[in-house]
Amino acid sequence: MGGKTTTAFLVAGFVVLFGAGSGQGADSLFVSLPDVVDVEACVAEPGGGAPSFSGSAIVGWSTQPQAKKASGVYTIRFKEPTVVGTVAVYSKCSLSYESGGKWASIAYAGPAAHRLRFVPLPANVKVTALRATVQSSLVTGGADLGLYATSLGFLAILSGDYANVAPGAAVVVSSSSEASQGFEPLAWLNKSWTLVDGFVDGGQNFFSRPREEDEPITAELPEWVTLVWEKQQDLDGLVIARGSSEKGLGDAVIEAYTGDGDPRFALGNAGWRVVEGRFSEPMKFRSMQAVGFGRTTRTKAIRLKCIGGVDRLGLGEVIAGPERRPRADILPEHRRAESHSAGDPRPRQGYDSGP
Ligand SMILES: [Ca+2]
Repeated sequence: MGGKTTTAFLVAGFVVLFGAGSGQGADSLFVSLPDVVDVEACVAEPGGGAPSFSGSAIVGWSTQPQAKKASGVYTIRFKEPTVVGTVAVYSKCSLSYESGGKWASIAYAGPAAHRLRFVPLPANVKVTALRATVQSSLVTGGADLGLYATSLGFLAILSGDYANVAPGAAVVVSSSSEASQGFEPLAWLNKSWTLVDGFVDGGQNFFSRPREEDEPITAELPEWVTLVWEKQQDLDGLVIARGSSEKGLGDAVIEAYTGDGDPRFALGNAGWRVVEGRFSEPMKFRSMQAVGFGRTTRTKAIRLKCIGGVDRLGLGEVIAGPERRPRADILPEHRRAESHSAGDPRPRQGYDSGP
């Protein structure tokens, strides 16, 4: 961890990076919650449970099971009033924030079916606490115990006003495994759209076609997932997530389309440029991995290429975020100083850390 700015990003024009090489917490897109929240003052009711962290995020926080339906209320309190750009959460929860001793609600503007939500807060409001309220559901698995519980799978914050623009993209894939058919099919399985539907099945979502043993995935014979937008997007980073059966992107290369034609039909290397960035270690929720590009990348398409390391590409979701209103003042004082001393004119680089 620490606030080391990735010197390689600043020096090298293009950096090709393989796999998840950076240290825990160096997920470069999210603010490190363990650094900015008052852990002792964070609580989930009913039950009074404390949060657990993975990388920069809170993951797998739950309330105590109850014999009747009762909403779970998760309160995250900051060490000091903090400007929160965007809350990223995996839960159909309602969110509110405390500022100046008053609570206000913030609504998610996207489809209600989304569990993965990027919710921007009003600009320049100093927040002392965040609260997520989750409806309870019957505890499943084994016998019906008649108990209700809630869970907050994932919560992270970003310093800027981020939106996930992936749901607006057309998804093109190099190949896919067979769809699920017959009795009680998994409707989403191996459909390209499942990669941007705001839901990540805990087990399986999307796989590229199985490879023969003598035909492994290589740089010459890669598998890939491409997100294509009608208009140019200003992207600052990506998050990927997957189920327990999926191994992710393996040795990954991220590319942006700079050609003139329709990226849907740009199947070779012409028109594609490698984007700087390094995926973080997987977090303990849907193996989420984040990557910050280090600089804003303007493009109509992003291609996530697997060039080896796994026998099949397997993913559950791709999240792509532009930053519309960069905000520097989220950084704690000590990290802000580090980022300035690194000579980067953009202060938010201070937590864009990695080896
Ligand atoms: Ca999905």
